Formats: sequence, C-alpha cells, structure tokens
Amino acid sequence: MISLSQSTLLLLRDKKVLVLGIGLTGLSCAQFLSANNISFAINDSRENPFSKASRFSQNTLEHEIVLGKWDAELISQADIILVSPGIDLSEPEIKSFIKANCLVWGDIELYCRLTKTPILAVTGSNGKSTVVTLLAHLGKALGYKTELGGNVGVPVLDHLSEETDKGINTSSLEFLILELSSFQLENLSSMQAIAATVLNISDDHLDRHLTLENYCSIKQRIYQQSKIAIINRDDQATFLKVKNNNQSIVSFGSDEPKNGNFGLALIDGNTCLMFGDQSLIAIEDLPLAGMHNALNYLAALALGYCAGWSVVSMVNKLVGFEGLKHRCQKVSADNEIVWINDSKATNVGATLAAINGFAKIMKPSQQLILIAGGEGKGADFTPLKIAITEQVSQLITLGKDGGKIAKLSDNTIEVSTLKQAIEVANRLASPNDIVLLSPACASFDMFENFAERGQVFIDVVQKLKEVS
Ligand code: UMA
Ligand code: ADP
Repeated sequence: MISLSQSTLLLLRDKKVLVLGIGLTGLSCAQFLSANNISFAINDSRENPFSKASRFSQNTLEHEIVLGKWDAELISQADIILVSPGIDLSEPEIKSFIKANCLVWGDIELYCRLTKTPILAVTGSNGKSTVVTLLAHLGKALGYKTELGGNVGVPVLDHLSEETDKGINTSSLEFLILELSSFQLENLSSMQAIAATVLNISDDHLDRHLTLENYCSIKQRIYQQSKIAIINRDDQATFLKVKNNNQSIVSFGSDEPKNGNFGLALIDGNTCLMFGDQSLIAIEDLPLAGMHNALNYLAALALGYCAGWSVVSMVNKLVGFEGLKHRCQKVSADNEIVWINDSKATNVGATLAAINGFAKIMKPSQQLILIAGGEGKGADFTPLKIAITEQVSQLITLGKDGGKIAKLSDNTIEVSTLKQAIEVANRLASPNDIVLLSPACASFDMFENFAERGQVFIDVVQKLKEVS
C-alpha cells in the first residue's frame, strides 16, 4: 500500500478539518480525506457549487456541508482549513473567523506534507501550462514515470487517491511536475522541489494581490522551496531575491548562455537553442513558433537537466510536442483570412507576446486585426499601447474592461459579443490578414472559462467559412 506520512494523517484525524470551497480542489481534498477515514466539514459560499462537478459522490454527503454563505461557526471551529486557490482569505467574512492557531493549507501543501515525491515546479505569469505539459511529454518520452499536477487542472491529491486505489506505492511516481499559480503559492511552505522556475512576470491577478510587488514576492516563494532556482535572464523580476544555503542557480534567456545554462545563439544564420556553447536545434525546426515559445523550450530543458535527464535525448523529443489548444492556435478556415485563437491570453504579457510574435513574421501586405477585452482583473493595459499602435491596424474590443483597451487606439470598434467581433473582423479583413483573438483579459464576465471562449471563436469562425 501507499506510504504516506503517518504524522500528517494522525494530525488530520485528531483535528477539526474544514474543506473551504468545493470545486475541483475541494472535491479532491474531500475524496482524499474520505478515503483515509478522516472526518471533515465543507463550506462553499455559492448556492450550488456541485452543479458542474460530476465527481461529487454520495460519500461527501455524509459530512457536514454548508453552502450559500461563509459559515462563521464552521470556520471559527476549524483547526485545519484546506482552502481552494480561488478563495481570497483576506475577505473579512472569512479572515475574521479563522482562529489564531488554525493551520491553513492548500491541497498542494497537504500533498507535500504527505509524500516525498520528487517535484519539478513551475510558476510565472505566462507559459506555465505549455512548459509543464512539454516537460511531462519529455519525461514520459525518456521513460520516466512523470505526472502533471496543480493549476494545469489536475488536483495533486488525485494522484494519491489513484495510486491508493491501485495499491501502488507513491515511490513508483518518479517525478511530479507541478504548475503553481500565485494563489497556490500563497499558502505553500513545505514543498522541497528538485528545481523550480518563475518563467516571467507581468501584471496578473492584481484584483487579489493588489500590487505587482506583492504578486512578485508570492511568486518568489517557489524558490524558497527548491534546491535549484531556474531564472529567466530576460526578466529581472524572476531573479532570486533571497538565496538559501547550498541553493544553486541555473538560467535561461534569449542571449548566449554561459556553461551549464540555456540560451539562444545565431549559428550559420539560424537561431538555435543552446546549452552553454553546445548548439542543440534551430528554432525554425521546432513546432511552437515565437520568441516566447523559444524561452518555454529552454525553461523545460533547464528543468529536465536539473532532474538529471539527458539534454540531447530531450532535444530529440521536442519536435513531438505540438502545443496546447487556445494558445496562438490557427483555426482552419478556407476564406483566406488567417484566424488565430489565443483565448488563453488572459493577461497583458500573453497578448504582448502574441502581437509581437505575429508582427515579426507578417509580410508588409498583411494587416493584424486584434480582438481583445473581458475581465481585466485590475490590470494596467498601457503596456499594450505601443504594440497596438505600431502593429495592429484594427482593434475590436468587447467585455467588461473592453472600453479600457479601446482607449489605447484611435482605430477601435466596440462590440457586445464575440460573434459580433468576428463578424466585424470578417468584414474588415482582406485575404491573408491575421485576425487574432488575444483578449489580455480573463473570460469570466462572458464565458465559463477561456476554453469556452476559444471554442466559441472556433465555432463562429468555422461557420463563416461555410457561408463564404
Ligand atoms: N468559491 C467560493 N467563493 C469564492 C470563490 C470560490 O465559494 O469567492 C468556491 C467555488 O464555488 C468553488 C470553490 O470555491 O466551488 C473552488 O474554487 P476555485 O476557484 O479554487 O476552483 P477549483 O475548481 O478548485 O480550481 C482550482 C484553480 N482555480 C483557481 O485558481 C481560480 C484551477 O486553476 C486549478 O486548475 C485547480 O484548482 C486545480 O489545481 C484555474 C485558474 O483559473 C485553471 N487558475 C488561475 C489562472 O491560471 O490564472 C490562477
Ligand atoms: P499559463 O499556464 O501561464 O497561463 P499558457 O502556456 O497556458 O500559460 O499560455 C497562456 C498564454 O500566454 C497564451 O496566450 C500563450 O500564447 C502565452 N504565452 C505562452 N508562453 C509565454 C511566455 N513565455 N511569455 C509570454 N506569453 C506566453
């Protein structure tokens, strides 16, 4: 059977445990606790959080559940709170009731207290899902038993439940590759990663973290819990601020790297991924385009290298990774307009990367039409102004904060729905022009999530194709 930390299990059995939030994370916590005979209560402020949760089981119903409000009594009685990442603990309705000696953990903190599975951890404002998925692809291709967990959509405790169900010892999992959001890092302190990286920093989630400085210092927590810190030479905000004893640093960046680090160099007219002075592969031969993806490749190689994986073997497997949906994905259409779905661009940094990436490869005869807007999460959009003024011939905005983006250009049309945005773009675009959906905003004001927004874009564009 699985070998979990007995002291952590005893602690949980001995205390009043509250699962706060019952989405993906809360359900995963509830299932883990039930499977290990630990009693707990559940509190979620929404009336019907289970409506979309197919994993909700009768088992969970046996526990005390309060829905529709934060429950002062349950919160104040709790000795251990397992909190979901989307819940802001600074809300007075929660904060004022948590007792002084209460332990507040996320699911990842609990996982790290329960197991010693070797971890490779990734945070940053953009590129996390691409890098962790690429890394898992490389690990598996090299024959290691690797799994993904965290913000990428796989609650980590699910791995324990799965292994427990199969009667497997956790030691059979050789590497857990963790994508960590700032929300998840806020209450994480027990991770002991082999290597961890902050890929990049741009404004995100400032509605919750309030200042960029605070957001950066939360991201830095990942380094304090890792033997090796992997930094991005192109982005000072990713540099290690406080170095632990014996901690080493590996770096990646778009310049030529020193030995033991990763970078880019021009070799015989081709820009190549480099490991020290060793040329690895020309970026032209890789499926994911753009400077941001070149950096993503380097970050994944650096993480694998720190885990002891062969750099040459990893490079041989890079071409087999085709990227993720909704990230600068071309939508097939035969009306001669190039439609790009970058719905996952939920912040300014991602949209900048997309505009600059396309600007680099566009012919002078091509125009770039940008569709942007949604829930801005408190971000400052002015960093987009130069790129929009110089590269975007027509801006189409929508959503809650669309008006703020509209002010960045004189050439803006404001619309109410994504369908209208696509129809306007279709009218204005000439053959070979690029229409880019890269919202620089979250989708929650109009859609369930970024995937639904991207799918609506694909569906509407493909219907246009039929009538054209
Ligand atoms: N809830 C309340 N009141 C609130 C907020 C939430 O009661 O004010 C409840 C909700 O009703 C829900 C529960 O809390 O039932 C959990 O909500 P959650 O938002 O934490 O969502 P989960 O389903 O547990 O998903 C979370 C991450 N969500 C967020 O961080 C918002 C998922 O990341 C992650 O994949 C999952 O855990 C597994 O680790 C999503 C995300 O949007 C993809 N992440 C943000 C991002 O990438 O920018 C950080
Ligand atoms: P995350 O998980 O951090 O949101 P994704 O890999 O899902 O990252 O990509 C999110 C968005 O960011 C997409 O629009 C993608 O094109 C863009 N992106 C990916 N990597 C980078 C990067 N290194 N720098 C800036 N933008 C990036």
